[in-house]
Amino acid sequence: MAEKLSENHETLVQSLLGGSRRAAARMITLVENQSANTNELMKLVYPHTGKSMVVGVTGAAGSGKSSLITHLIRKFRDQGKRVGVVAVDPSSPFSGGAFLGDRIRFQAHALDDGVYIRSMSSRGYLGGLARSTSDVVRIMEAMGNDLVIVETLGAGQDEVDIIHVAQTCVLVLTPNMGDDIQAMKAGIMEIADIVVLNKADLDGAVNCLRNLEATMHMAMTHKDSGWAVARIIPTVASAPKTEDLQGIDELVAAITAHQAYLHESLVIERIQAKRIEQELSLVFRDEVEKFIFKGLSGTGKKRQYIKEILEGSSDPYSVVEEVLSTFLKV
Ligand SMILES: Nc1nc2c(ncn2[C@@H]2O[C@H](COP(=O)(O)OP(=O)(O)OP(=O)(O)O)[C@@H](O)[C@H]2O)c(=O)[nH]1
Ligand SMILES: [Mg+2]
Repeated sequence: MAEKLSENHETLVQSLLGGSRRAAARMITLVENQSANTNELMKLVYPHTGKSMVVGVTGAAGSGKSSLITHLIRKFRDQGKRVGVVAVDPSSPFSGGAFLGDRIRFQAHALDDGVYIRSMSSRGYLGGLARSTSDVVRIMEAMGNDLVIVETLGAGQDEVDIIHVAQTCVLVLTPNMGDDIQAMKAGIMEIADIVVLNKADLDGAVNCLRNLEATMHMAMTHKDSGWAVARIIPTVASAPKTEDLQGIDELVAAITAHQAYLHESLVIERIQAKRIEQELSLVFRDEVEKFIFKGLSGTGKKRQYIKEILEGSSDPYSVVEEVLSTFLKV
């Protein structure tokens, strides 16, 4: 049974819709901890979402994602857009707040009311990182951000899941990746809409660019869309002198062009539907499990099942089948 929302919660959602950073921080914490009433809160937030541009920036650890994002924030702020950033770090042992490195990199925007940045790590997210990230992006949309950027590490299934919230996916590669490029190629390359070769100032960048372009050509041919990744954008996201930065305007132009393509071709509708399908699946997984464990609690059945599996008279598959058939009458 859903509990009634307290007046506090109603006020919280109102403040969020008004763009309050404090309200956003509070709501994100509630969602991260899967506190009571989270679903009721999200129900109020949800109708105010779905209109923002959502851009994913993915790539190996240290490839320069956060550095690129600080430049993107600046450029989109110059266009008058409000920007939210969710930096997801599944490997970080820290949780909540911002990581030290990100805090330093993003501090240029700390006093800007039109920028809201939040770092997340996987520790302690009861509903799983993918679900929390998905909810946090919705919260940032409801807050009134025109653009929400999601930074994720590009390796493993979880991160591919997370990137489904993004409409435009920017893949960040670097010249010193070596064998990692093979791994990236297999999965993530296929979902990249824009590919960046960051650290183009490093030795070997020119060669790397040439090799990548040959590879990309093959990887992109089986992408089922009217958008072709025509070329890789070389970038320098961090340099002692501002004039040595490179490729930032090109990246902004590519993101803008991809967004325009999505809207003109109506592919955006397919992407929104896909995002909702993933949300349904994440929420179902979570809620069905909670529902079933709640039903079992206090009956001693869970312990009994574990005992049977330990003794070899049953197995997890048969248990789940049996439990589902009683609960869901299938
Ligand atoms: N030489 C060079 N260094 C860069 C460039 N871009 C970023 N760096 C440096 O690379 C390091 C990592 O940059 P980040 O922006 O933190 O990379 P990240 O991908 O966000 O890293 P994680 O979030 O830890 O995965 C920092 O020391 C940056 O200063 C670049 O274009 N050239
Ligand atoms: Mg980072």
